[in-house]
Amino acid sequence: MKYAISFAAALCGLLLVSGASRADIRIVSDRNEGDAASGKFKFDKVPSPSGSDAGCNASISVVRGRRDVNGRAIMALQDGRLPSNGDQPSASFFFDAGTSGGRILVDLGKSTKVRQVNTYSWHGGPRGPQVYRLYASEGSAKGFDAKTARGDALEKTGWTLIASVDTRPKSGKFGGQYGVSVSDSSGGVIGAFRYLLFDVSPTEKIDRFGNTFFSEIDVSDGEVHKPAPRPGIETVSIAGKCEMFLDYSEMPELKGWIDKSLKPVCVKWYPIIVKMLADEGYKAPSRFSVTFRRDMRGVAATGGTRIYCAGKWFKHNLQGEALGAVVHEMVHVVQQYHPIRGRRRNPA
Ligand SMILES: [Ca+2]
Repeated sequence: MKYAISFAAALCGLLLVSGASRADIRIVSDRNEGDAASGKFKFDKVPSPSGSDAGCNASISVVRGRRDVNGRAIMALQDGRLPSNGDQPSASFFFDAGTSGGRILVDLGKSTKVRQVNTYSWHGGPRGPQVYRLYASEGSAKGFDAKTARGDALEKTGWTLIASVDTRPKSGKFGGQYGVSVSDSSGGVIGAFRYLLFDVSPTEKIDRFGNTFFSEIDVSDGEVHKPAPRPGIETVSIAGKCEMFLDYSEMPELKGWIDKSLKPVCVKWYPIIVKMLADEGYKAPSRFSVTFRRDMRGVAATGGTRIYCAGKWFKHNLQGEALGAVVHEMVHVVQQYHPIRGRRRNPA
């Protein structure tokens, strides 16, 4: 199968269609700046990210280059959970500082009629735009080996170049929230693929920090998929009013302690903290997350409504300060007092 390639180049929002061919690829990119950029990722020309696309149960991995451990693990790109601001490394996936990008392999598990491939990113500075080449393979050809995804001769080893994306503005600053949608220009199927490969480049090499903050990758086959339960990922209801999203998928050995000790303590104490720190006209967040990360240093930290826990420290302090550390971080989640009617409010 032969694909015509179009280039999104720098023209955000502009719809670009390649010349006549059997499978014309259309690349649409959109950019939100300033207040238009929110945690909802609403774009004029690109669909919002989905947690129920065909990619939600794909096997996704880094096959070349290395991720920055200050970011989220690669599954950040397929779970539909999005950053809430433009500088949230812990909610984004990005390749390591000082490296020239890398490759992300999405294995859909079986040949899938792909209609759209959508990618999302957000950063207030140069790490906002997206620069990548998208390759695909049906994967069933004789002699095909997905391991060639890390090699240099992609187009000689069963991979087809589908699109070259580059959303860097030609002038002005790079910062912003970007959405890119790669589709068939007639609204049909791009192709039947099992594998998609993103060959990602940095947006600039002026300093060490040019690797894009990716938020999500969606692969649409037009169907709604139900994400399979993942070991170590669950949502805990707090008194039917609040939700705690737990992710200990990187630290499965903590499960016993989490079930027996952590969950009951959080369910009991979050409402108490909310009540103790109540302030006029202020509503504490009704959703927050607790994520245990194996390679995090220190003890724990909170950004907005996201609590991050250093998995190894917790493992060694389960009988000590582990529970108290999470309760301490829940206080930070609750203490997000915002100005009311223009008045600056300090934590009560
Ligand atoms: Ca998704």
